[in-house]
Amino acid sequence: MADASTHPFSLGREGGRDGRFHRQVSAFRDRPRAIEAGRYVLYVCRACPWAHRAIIARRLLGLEDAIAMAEVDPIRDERGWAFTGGPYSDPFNGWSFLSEAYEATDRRFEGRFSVPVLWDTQERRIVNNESGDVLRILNDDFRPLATTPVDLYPADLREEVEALEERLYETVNNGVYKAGFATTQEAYEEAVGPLFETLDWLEDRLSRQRYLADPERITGADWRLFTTLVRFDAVYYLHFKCNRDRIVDLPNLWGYLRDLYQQPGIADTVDLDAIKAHYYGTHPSIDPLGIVPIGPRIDFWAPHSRAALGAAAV
Ligand SMILES: N[C@@H](CCC(=O)N[C@@H](CS)C(=O)NCC(=O)O)C(=O)O
Repeated sequence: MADASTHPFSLGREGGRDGRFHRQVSAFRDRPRAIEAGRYVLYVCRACPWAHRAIIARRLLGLEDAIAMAEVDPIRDERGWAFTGGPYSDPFNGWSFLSEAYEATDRRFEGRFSVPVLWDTQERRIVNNESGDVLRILNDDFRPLATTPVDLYPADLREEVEALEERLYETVNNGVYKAGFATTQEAYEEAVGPLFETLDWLEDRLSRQRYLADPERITGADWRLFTTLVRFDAVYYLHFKCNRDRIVDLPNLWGYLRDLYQQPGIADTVDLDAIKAHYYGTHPSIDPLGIVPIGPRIDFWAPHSRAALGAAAV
């Protein structure tokens, strides 16, 4: 890890000596002590796919009145995520940088300051900074405050959903990062191969069923895949060199992506301008000029015929 900053294409502390990208393990993995409306704040960046999952869960579960949310600026420098004013302000703690949350929780914290962060305003600490946990916390622990019947982890599907999530994390959600931040041809190929193998597998699976774990029900696994797919053609294809296919070239995945995008409450959680500004503007090791490309034009509102698959057998 220590050598990464001296590498000519420095990736910061996540770049490894071996040319491979290693995502740091999240440091704070607790559950909330008590479930109370108005007590917790979710710190997010709209550009970030991991934070995006949490934004979607909060919306779908109807927790927006119970859990406050604040956004960091999608453009990040070496000081980490910042509150730069306007929509990117922190009315809850008045912080200028998200690092202040990490320092308040653990003065000796030495890792990267990542989003999402679930912050407890009473204990003044980060409860959890791992998006997979945050989804379960919102779905399970905050259930008494949820205002919709949405269940992202129904008991009868949980095992299947978790197995899907694991495969998708390794090869797709984190797979695009491993491809994009690889600093050797070998490391790139090690990531991009399994990425497209999984996309091929998904393309086939989604030809027979509407959603990943169940013909009718959208689960956490679908939303976790969604936040990567919705960024794919605009960012990962070009910026992370994941260019064997675009999602729009894979008819089942493309229909599935539109289906999810068109679900009530989802489209306005997707901010492609912020997404593009973040990725193209924040990774000088792979895109030193920071120029944000013009396209692509993607019509996420184009009709799809996925509903017909809903009743089909798994
Ligand atoms: N395992 C974490 C990963 C979160 C993560 O890596 N977020 C990125 C943004 S997309 C981040 O905040 N990075 C900060 C940095 O690298 O300085 C999770 O799923 O919550």
